[in-house]
Amino acid sequence: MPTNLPAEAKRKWAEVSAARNPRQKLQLMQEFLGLVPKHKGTAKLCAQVKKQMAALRKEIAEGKRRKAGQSGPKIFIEKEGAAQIVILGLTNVGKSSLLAIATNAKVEVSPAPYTTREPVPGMLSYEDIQFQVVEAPALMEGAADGRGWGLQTLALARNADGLILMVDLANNPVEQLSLILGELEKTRVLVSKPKARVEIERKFMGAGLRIIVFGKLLDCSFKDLEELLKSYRVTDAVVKIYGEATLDEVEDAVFESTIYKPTIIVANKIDVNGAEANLKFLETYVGGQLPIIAVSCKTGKGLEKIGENLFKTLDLIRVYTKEPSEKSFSTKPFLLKKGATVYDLARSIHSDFGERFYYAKVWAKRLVFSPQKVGATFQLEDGDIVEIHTK
Ligand SMILES: Nc1nc2c(ncn2[C@@H]2O[C@H](COP(=O)(O)OP(=O)(O)OP(=O)(O)O)[C@@H](O)[C@H]2O)c(=O)[nH]1
Ligand SMILES: [Mg+2]
Repeated sequence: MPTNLPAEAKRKWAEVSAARNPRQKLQLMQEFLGLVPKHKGTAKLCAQVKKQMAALRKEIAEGKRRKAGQSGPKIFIEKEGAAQIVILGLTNVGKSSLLAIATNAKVEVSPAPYTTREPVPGMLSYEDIQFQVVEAPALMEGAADGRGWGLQTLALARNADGLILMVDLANNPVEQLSLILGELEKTRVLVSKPKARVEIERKFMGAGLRIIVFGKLLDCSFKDLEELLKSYRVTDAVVKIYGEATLDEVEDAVFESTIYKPTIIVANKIDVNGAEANLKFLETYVGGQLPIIAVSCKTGKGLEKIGENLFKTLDLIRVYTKEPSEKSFSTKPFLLKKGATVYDLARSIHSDFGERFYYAKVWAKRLVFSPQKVGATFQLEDGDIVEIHTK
């Protein structure tokens, strides 16, 4: 449904995007809402902006508390390790139990509902890397409308690199899952890869607008797209469009509203009576759209599969580097996204390595001659060993 915003509202949103101070941003968002005509096409947008405003109010309140030396509940957890994964689930599904058994975290496990009231992090090992898993306070119906700790929990999820949706096989897992998915949808977090992805990288003033379409525009021309972006004052940016995108989806990206999070489902308490039947029911419902890992935090069954599934879903690869002067390679891998090139690796080692890059040597089983001398565009895979030579 198109929003058809008036020009002044679009201009106001440009001011919102540019604002860095939370108070000022909040004020501008309020003004923006005043300029948006209320109809069906704008309902979702208004709800989304209101949610962003609620999160900003919390941020401001937290900042005040910190300044006053008072400690309140933490909202965000500083990221550590290969990726930050937030566990979402209803109360008593075993979120704390998972942290207790699979990570180093000290948590309280209890049959009493709503035991965990603020996010708790722990590190989960997978081969030679570690994921930070964060237990979020339990979700309940209406979380996205502010019930319970809903807004904090969903804000944590939005900020994460990936999600674990945890359900309890002692109860109806389909009901639990649809509740979680419903709350996520209301806050416009997607758990399946969207057909299209729009990235807007804002640049300094005067840089100009560059649009790169890797896929296809479905319902508009290049010119329509350019006009839409300009009407939102997106004039200095690199806009990349992957997959098949509609004009609505590009507009969504301007509001940074819809985002995709790599997600797995962990179905806990496989040890209880009736769990197998519930698991089948869940598998039929999900229909292969998301990986489901059946576990028991009581017996430890299935837990070893979590790390591997996270790694796969996050589309990560590990690359090991080697100094030209040394015989052995680093045991600590660089983590890159699948599809990354030698150039991406060089850039992630050092910001000026990209420019100074000369050539690289790659050791890999898939190569006929290993090591092989390669250029900057060589695509890396999990487990590759790379020696970079600079000019
Ligand atoms: N049978 C069985 N019980 C489990 C399992 N995992 C957790 N439990 C029990 O389920 C109850 C709730 O566990 P918690 O880990 O505290 O659940 P939570 O999701 O963290 O709950 P809140 O923080 O209160 O929302 C406890 O009594 C656990 O002992 C399991 O795999 N099997
Ligand atoms: Mg808990």
